[in-house]
Amino acid sequence: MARVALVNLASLPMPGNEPIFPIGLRCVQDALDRADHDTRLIDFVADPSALRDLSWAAEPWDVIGFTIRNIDPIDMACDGHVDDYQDFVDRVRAAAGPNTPLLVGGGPGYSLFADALLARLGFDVGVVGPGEKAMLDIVAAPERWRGAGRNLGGERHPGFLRDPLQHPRALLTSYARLEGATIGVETRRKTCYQGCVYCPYAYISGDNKGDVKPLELLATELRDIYDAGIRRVFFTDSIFNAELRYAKQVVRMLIEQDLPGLTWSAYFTPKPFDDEFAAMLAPSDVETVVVSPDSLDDRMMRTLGKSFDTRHVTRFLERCRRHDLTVRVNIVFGGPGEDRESVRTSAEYANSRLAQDELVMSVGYRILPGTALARQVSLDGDDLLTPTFYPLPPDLFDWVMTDFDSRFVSTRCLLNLMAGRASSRRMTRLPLQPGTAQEASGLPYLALKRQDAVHPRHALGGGA
Ligand code: B12
Ligand code: SF4
Repeated sequence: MARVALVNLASLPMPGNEPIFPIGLRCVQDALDRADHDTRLIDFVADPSALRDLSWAAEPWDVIGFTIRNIDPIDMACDGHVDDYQDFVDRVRAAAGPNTPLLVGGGPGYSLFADALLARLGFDVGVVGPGEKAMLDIVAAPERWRGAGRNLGGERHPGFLRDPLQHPRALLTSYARLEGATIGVETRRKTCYQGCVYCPYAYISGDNKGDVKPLELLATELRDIYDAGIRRVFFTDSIFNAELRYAKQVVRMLIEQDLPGLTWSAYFTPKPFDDEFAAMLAPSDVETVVVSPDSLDDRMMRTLGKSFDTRHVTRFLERCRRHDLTVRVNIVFGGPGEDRESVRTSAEYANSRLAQDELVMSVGYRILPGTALARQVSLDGDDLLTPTFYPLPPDLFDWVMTDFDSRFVSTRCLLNLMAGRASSRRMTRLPLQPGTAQEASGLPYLALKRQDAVHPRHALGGGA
């Protein structure tokens, strides 16, 4: 039996971070508990004093695992979180004293930048993707991994199909107190079937074999969450209705559970999305049907890698309207090929078909490792750890504000756009490298990077 502390770094107070319930770390803890290890989850929402008083770090742990969920809030106006993670891990290492336990990294954000973070945070070993199986192997023989300095590929966890994930009541209730608290619930472990140019999901999901959670396990998890007083759930699938038949079964199960006041949401796709599904959603108390076409211009949607176009979005909207569903359409300006015309086309679509609260607009594509965008600009790993964005047409913000009806530009949206514009002007423009594919691409520069952390080799005027 090993003694394992699991630290939720995503609950650190950091600018731009709003902690959410740590389901990933809970999955890892549950697997360890079931194998009779002695675990404790350190979470600063549940126990804010653990942030200042690090005496817990000096206990005789064999392993301390850290979860890293977000690298940054993927917002042009926000800084990254990596410095905060580094400071905190350093404090834990100092507090642990001379017999430092084995330090292990994992989580979705960690998985994206595993090699860079392993070195920077000084972990002994890390895990890319699902953490249960790898963590069980690590804690079985911690000394074997001391100073290993490498990342393991996460593997399939059979317990996902077998064991209900029932969270400690105290942890649930401390998150239930936060405004708008939503608990994530996992229905499937499956890589998304689409190939959006900016999306790193395939990277994070690891070797997951496409497991689909049995409905009776899901029902147990939901009832437990409900009994703890939580009334909002988010199904964490990349796309909830990617497999419509299973999505319908989940919605039917939710209706049968009859949990009054429980609302839920998820990321949906406009295709596949039929009338029967739309009709089921209303009585299931779905809060918002969120879709992310990312643009409402067909050329842009194709370029971004979407497998549907505006005809599908229109049909989806009609179905939702017929069944009185609340919808939210997310679009992000500034992808490859965005120009005056594509912004105008998106605006024409939105102005004629969407109501005031149905559109959420943002600007700037955060370039993440392993994605088509990263390949296009030949940046990866270390290069991308500080917030880095795809090049933007200089007048993009003005076009958005001019073309979209004022009903879409709420004060909040306006402030976000202005903050994004101010921030993009302050960012460093990484130069195109002479004679490369990037120089031939017609882009004005390679990428936008927050100024404070530009690697010298990328500073304006620097060579390759
Ligand atoms: C669902 C989801 C959401 C939901 C969450 C709902 C909820 N209440 O939980 C919502 C819509 C709210 C959301 C919001 C945001 N999200 Co989000 N989200 C996801 C998504 C699709 C799934 C995450 C999830 O819960 N998976 C299920 C759990 C069980 O898996 P997991 O956490 O990965 O844990 C496993 C492994 O990582 C590992 N593991 C975890 N911890 C540890 C620890 C150790 C020691 C080890 C060994 C292993 C390990 O084992 C776990 C079990 O197998 C991911 C993409 C993805 N496919 O992963 C993005 C993702 C995590 N989100 C991301 C981001 C950026 C955000 C936002 C900042 C976006 C924004 N600007 O608003 C916010 C921040 C929210 C917050 N406050 O933290 C990024 C994070 C990486 C990055 N780019 O920095 C991701 C990867 C997507 C992306 N575009 O890159 N998100
Ligand atoms: S649909 Fe969503 S999860 Fe799938 S590739 Fe695109 S952005 Fe990623």
